[in-house]
Amino acid sequence: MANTKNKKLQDYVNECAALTQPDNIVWIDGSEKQISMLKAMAVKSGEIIPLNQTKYPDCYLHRSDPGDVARVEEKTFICTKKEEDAGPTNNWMDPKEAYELANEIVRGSMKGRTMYVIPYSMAKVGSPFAKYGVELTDSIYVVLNMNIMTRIGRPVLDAIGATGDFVKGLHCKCDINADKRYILHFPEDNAIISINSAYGGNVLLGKKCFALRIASYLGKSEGWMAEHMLILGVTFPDGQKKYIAAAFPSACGKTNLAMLIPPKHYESKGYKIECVGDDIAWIRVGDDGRLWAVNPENGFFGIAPGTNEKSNPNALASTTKGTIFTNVGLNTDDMTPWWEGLTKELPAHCIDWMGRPWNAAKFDKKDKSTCAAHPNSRFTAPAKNCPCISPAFDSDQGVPLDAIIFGGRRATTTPLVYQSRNWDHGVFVGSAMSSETTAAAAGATGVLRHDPMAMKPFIGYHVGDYLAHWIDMGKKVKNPPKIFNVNWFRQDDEGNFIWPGFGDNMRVIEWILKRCEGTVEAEETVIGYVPKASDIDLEGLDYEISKGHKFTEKDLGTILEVNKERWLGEANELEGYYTKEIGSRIPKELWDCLKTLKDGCEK
Ligand code: OXD
Ligand code: MN
Repeated sequence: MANTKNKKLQDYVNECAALTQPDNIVWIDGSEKQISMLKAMAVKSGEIIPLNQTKYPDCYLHRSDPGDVARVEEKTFICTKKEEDAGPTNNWMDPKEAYELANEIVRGSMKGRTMYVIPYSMAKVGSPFAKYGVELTDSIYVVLNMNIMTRIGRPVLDAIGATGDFVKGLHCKCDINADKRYILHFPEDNAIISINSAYGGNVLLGKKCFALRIASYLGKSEGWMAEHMLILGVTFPDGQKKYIAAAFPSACGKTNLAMLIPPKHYESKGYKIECVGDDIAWIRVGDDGRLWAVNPENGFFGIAPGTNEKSNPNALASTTKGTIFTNVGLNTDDMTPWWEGLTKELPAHCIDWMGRPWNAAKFDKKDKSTCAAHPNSRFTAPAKNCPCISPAFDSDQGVPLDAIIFGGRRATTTPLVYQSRNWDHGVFVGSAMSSETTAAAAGATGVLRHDPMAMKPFIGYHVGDYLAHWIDMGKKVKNPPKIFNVNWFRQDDEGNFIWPGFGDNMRVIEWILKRCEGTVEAEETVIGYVPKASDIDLEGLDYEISKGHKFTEKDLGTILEVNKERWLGEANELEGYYTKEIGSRIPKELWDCLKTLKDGCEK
C-alpha cells in the first residue's frame, strides 16, 4: 500500500521498526478485504476462535494470557519532565529514563513478527472534535479491536495528510511478562508506549491512553475536556430531546445506563433513551455558550458478566454480529459465548475463559475462581449494532448537554440522587467522588477509594490542575449543564441492593431533567437539593429487595435521607484527602464548598 507522504509519520514508523525489528510492516488501510484476511490469519494461528456463524455472524472469541486480564494502574506512568506535573494520582517516570527502559525491553521484540501500522481517528474523521493517532502493534487482535473501537485506515491517513500531527503509539506484546509490563504516556511529546500486555485497556491505545490520559492534557491546554463519561439522549413524548453525560468509575454500569430501556409506562407515554456513548466524552464550549459533547469512540468495550436480556438487551443485541469476545466462556454445544448472568440455566458443556472444561456443578456465584467467564471479560462491539444508538452518534458537532451526573458505588451515606447548588459546587461533588473498586483494574475489589470525576486512573496531569480546569470551564459557559450525583448501589443491613437500578433509573433521570427545566421542587440539604420522595415516579415499580420485602415509598425515603453525622464524617475524610493526597493545587472554590458542607453538618 502506498502509505503516506507525512515525513514525521514515515520517520516514526522507520525508527520503531529499526528498534523492534519486525520481519514485515503492514499498513492498515481498513478495507474489508484486508480486515477479512487478518481475521483468517488470526483464526489460523488460534488467536481468535470463530463462534457459531449463524447465531453470531462475524463473531470471535479471544483468550488472553491469564495474567493479563485488566488494566494495570501500578504499571501505568505519566512521563513529564517535572515530576510535580504528573501529580499525586499518577505514577511518574522521567521521560528520558522511560524511553531508555522501553527501548531496552522492546529492542528486537518484533523479530519473526509483523508490525501493523494503524492510522486511527478519535471522533469522526474531519469533524471539529477529531484527533488522530497512529498505533504500531505486533498484535492482530489489537488491529481487529481498533477496527471496531475507532475509525481506522486510509481516510485517517488522508486526513493527517503530509503535514498533520498525530499521537504516536507503540505497542509491543513482547512475551506478556507482567514484571516488564509498562503503560507509558508522554503528554509533552504526544506519545504512548505499551509493553508486555495484550489486554484491551492497556493496548487499545485510542481508548484510555489517548482519549483520556493524553486528551485530558490536550484539553487542559486547548480549553476543552476529555471525560470518563457516557452520553445519553432522552426523547420526550412531545419529541423534544435532552442530553446527559454521566461519569461513573469502571464497572459501575455506564453501559447499562447509556442503553437503558425505560419502564413500560414511560415507554407507552413515548419516552425513549438513545445512546451516544458508553465510556468517554469529549466536551467543548459551543458558539451558543453551552457545552457540547461527542463520543470519540466507534464501538463498545463492555463488560460481559451480568449482561442479559433483562439487564441490558441493547448491549446484548449489539454483540450478535461483528463482535470480539475476550475471556468469556464457550458453550461448546452450539459454539456460542457464555458468561455468568447471561442465562439462568448453566450450559451443560462449556469451556472456561482459560480454555479448560468448566464444571457447572462446582459453580458458586460467590467464588470467582469457579466462573466460566473472567469477571472482567469483555465484548468489543460496533456502536452501529446498538438498537438504540442515537442518530447524533455520528454528528460532527456532538450534542448539547443539559445535565452532568456523577456517581459511584456506595453502600451507605450517599443518597439515590441530589443536585449541586451551581457549577462550582458540582465540581466539588465530582471531586468528592469515591467508589468501591471493581475487577476492571488489577488488584483487590470492593475497597473504597477516592475517584474524582471517575478519572483517577485517567487524568494525564496533576489532579489539582484538572479540578482547576473544571472550575475554569464553568467560567467559559454561559449556560452550563446542571450537575447531579447519583448512587444506585445503596444496601440494606443484609447487603441487598435497595434500589432496583437498570431501567428503573429512568425514574431518577426524569427528576433530573425536570430539575433542569425548573418544573419540580426539591428539599435543600447540606449536600444540595434532594427530591421529595413523592416526586420520584414509582408507578409500576415491582422490585423485591429481599425475600418478601417489596420496594415501597418508605424505602425510597431511606435512600434519599441525608444524615448530617455521616456527612460530617465524609467531609472530614475528604478534607484529609484534599490536604494529604491532592495538596496545594486544589482550587479555592472547592475549599469554600468543603467549608460550607462542614459548617452545615455541624449546625
Ligand atoms: C473500561 C474501564 O474498560 O474503565 O472502560 O476500565
Ligand atoms: Mn471506562
